[in-house]
Amino acid sequence: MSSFTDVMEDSIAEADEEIYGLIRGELSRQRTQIELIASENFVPTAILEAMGSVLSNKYAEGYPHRKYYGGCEFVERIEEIAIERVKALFGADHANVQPHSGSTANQAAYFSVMEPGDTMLSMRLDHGGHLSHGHPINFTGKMYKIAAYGVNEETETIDYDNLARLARENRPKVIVAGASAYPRTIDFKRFREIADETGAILVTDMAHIAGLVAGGAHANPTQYSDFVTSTTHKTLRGPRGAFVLCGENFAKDLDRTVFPGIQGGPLLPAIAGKAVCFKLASEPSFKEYARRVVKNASVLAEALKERGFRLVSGGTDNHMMLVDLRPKTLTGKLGQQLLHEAGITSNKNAIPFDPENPMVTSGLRFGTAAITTRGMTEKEMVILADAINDVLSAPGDKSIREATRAKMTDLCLAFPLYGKL
Ligand code: DSN
Repeated sequence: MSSFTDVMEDSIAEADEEIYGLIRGELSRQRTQIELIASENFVPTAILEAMGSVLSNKYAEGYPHRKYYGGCEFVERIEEIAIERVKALFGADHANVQPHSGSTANQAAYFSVMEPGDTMLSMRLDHGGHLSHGHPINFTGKMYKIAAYGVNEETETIDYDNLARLARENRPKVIVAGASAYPRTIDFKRFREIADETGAILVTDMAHIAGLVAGGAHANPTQYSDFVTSTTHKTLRGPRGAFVLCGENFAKDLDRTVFPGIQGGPLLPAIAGKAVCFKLASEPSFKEYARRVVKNASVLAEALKERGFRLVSGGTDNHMMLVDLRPKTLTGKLGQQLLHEAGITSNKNAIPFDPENPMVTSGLRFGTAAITTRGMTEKEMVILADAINDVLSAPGDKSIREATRAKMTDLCLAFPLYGKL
């Protein structure tokens, strides 16, 4: 590890022993637990360094060459580079790299083209959508009329015919494509056709699959969408943050909405981290990473099925899968807790038509981005399927969880994270 990062760790230790100890604890947790949360990953140290740099000291409201502060000569160049790289990576005409989060990126796209009271057609949260796609407790549900589409009860995949019918009936201003818990390929061309037929603007939230898109392991929504929003920290393996892409026709609206519309000073350490992330994601090795993420997910899904688990939609095309725990007479909440005790981190997740409430759920969501970054391959996916099966098949047996925990620590130690064990 570079002295740059080590020096900073020493400084935290001196200034605030309590927080230093907790950060060390989190590092140790990441090093010794199996990370299956589908929206998480491990960034390269280059990105950690960018995020922990002196860029934190600078204000730079506005856009490159139109900043409201002096002394922006270095930071505006960083922002320009991030913009150019993300445009090239996804084939976009225009990019804004300032949004702090995925929800803010979505807000920026919506506010660019919608007025309060307009109609949005988006995927139901309990079928795999996201809070910021129109849930009643989110700003979207409060500001807009929401028409929601979901998956077909039998196939558990997006019902495009029903989506088209809902679009014809509701004439939405915006259709949102994209999901947080959908294990299948999304047909962006079909979304475009439905948007064109009904005069809607298509916003695609590709946060989960952005790394797969960048690595050529999932179709790219950019050519089909009016706006593409994304976080940078999921499969794309960048810093915690987000961006929005659009055509030149919406460029001015988008930029004005992000600043001064909804944000003030951009988080420059994150923008530098995004620039590094976009560079790394354009390299040939990232293609191989994306291919292996999908391969690992498919091997893990098949191995779980062979061990008697039911997967929503029968499997996966991307980096994630949703396991229905009802056949095991377990809830998502209990499943998450049992696996956590056994050294495997995952999250409870609603499955389509879930009879349980969102704090309990009937499902678990697993993703393979983080473990693939760590270097795990198909062989380890089978070991993980065995471990998950052992733990979830014997919820009353603490000794199995303890034995699995030891096995998972050993497995992690064989794939060192951030240089040390
Ligand atoms: N919270 C993220 C996820 O876990 O999918 C989505 O924003």
